[in-house]
Amino acid sequence: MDCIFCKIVEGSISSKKVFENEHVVAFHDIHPAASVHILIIPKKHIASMNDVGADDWHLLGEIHSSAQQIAKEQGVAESGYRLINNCGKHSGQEVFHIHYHLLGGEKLGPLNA
Ligand code: DGP
Repeated sequence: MDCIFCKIVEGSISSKKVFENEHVVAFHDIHPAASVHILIIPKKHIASMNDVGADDWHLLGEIHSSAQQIAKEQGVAESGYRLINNCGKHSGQEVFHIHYHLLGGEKLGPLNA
């Protein structure tokens, strides 16, 4: 499958991983938009929020659970952080393998800047 994030999951494209379990992988964004910018993805290929199927909702719980742990490990749990999913054209989604951005480590700008 021609998906960058599937290749990161299988290891054929390298990434700076910070977390991995049975369902989820998290790694540093290649173009960080904040001093902490981690991408959290399911190992299963799901193109976007629009494509989450009835059997897949637990994976979003897994992502949120890993985000809580990653935020602590990255030292941003107390100062605060954002967890953002872009879905579709108007959101600016570029990679069509569902992912959440965990952003923090500094005061973040307006949500719709
Ligand atoms: P989005 O616009 O929500 O689809 O964000 C996609 C993000 O993925 C963007 O911030 C840059 C990041 N990205 C794209 N290709 C790669 C890659 O090969 N490696 C890593 N680590 N990040 C990537």
